[in-house]
Amino acid sequence: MKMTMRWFGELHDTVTLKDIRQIPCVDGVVTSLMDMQPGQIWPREDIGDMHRRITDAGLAVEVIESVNVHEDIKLGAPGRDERIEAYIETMKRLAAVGIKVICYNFMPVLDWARTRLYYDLPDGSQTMYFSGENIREITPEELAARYAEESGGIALPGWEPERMARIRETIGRYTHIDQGQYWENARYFIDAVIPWAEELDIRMAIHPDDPPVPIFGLPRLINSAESIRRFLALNDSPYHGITLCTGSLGADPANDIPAIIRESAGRIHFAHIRNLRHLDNGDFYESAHPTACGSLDMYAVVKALYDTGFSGYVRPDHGRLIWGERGRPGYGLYDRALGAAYLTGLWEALGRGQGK
Ligand code: DNO
Repeated sequence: MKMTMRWFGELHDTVTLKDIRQIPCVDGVVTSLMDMQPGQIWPREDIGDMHRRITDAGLAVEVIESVNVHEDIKLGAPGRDERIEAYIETMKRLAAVGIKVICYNFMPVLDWARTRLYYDLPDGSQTMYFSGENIREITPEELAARYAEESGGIALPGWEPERMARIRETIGRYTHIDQGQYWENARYFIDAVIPWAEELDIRMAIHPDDPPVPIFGLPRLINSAESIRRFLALNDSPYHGITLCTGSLGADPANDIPAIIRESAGRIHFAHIRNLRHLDNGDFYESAHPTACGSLDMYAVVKALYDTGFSGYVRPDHGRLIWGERGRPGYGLYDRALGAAYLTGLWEALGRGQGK
């Protein structure tokens, strides 16, 4: 297991590389060029700069989260071949600086969604909250406006102003895409990029849909054991894999995450490990990482990774904002650092239990 932290770059993060370097046992960051539009070929110079800054700070950078997939690819629209070529060109440029894993998603139009970014917990910390009822009532524009207001304009991946400007039109383009067609479009993309992933030694790790339920009437792809099985069967290459996100899959209590890990062994290239608390009405909020703080059995999750010989990248995922920290929802420093230390502790204990 290689422990990393997500970092959004100097311009977009309140956390510094120096902060991250001081977290015990974290050797690297997972990052992206936040200003790149889907379909854009990433400039070599920007990739080189990003790489230099991180390695100069004494950290490794071997995982990119995310290289976003253009909507034409997800929709199977006429421009998709050109967009796929651009994607592959970006992969080549990332391979040139030693990138080993690309995390991406195939969620239509939007990336993740919550209904509150800074929900107050009784202990005075703040966290992200998802209400099933609220998401049915609200429009994407209203939700984006709420995010902008609550976050003071922080650029949230998946909710960029460029994306929001065309939101109605983009959602409208999905009206004619049924689930079967959506799977075909995913297959087309996978068949095109996986041979290059093999050639470039980059493991492709799709992120599950977050949350795992349909929102705004849009199709869903990766949200259960069955869908992960179906997805991995699209291509037998070991380079075709997943990002195991416990918070995304775990938002559906029917998902048995340790069982998914055991079944997907060898195809999990990256893991986002966080906990959440299910409420009686079906809502959830993101809790601190330890098992006792939420509804997921974190020991069982880490044990399943350990038992299946997982040697990929891990990061603590969304944390709460604690100790008066202000910042990016889910991505403050302190609670994620506690999460990293906790996960490292679980891993060490599992190893010691085996006499290692
Ligand atoms: C949210 C993240 C997602 C993730 C993308 C991967 O915090 O987990 O935005 O980075 O879905 O492409």
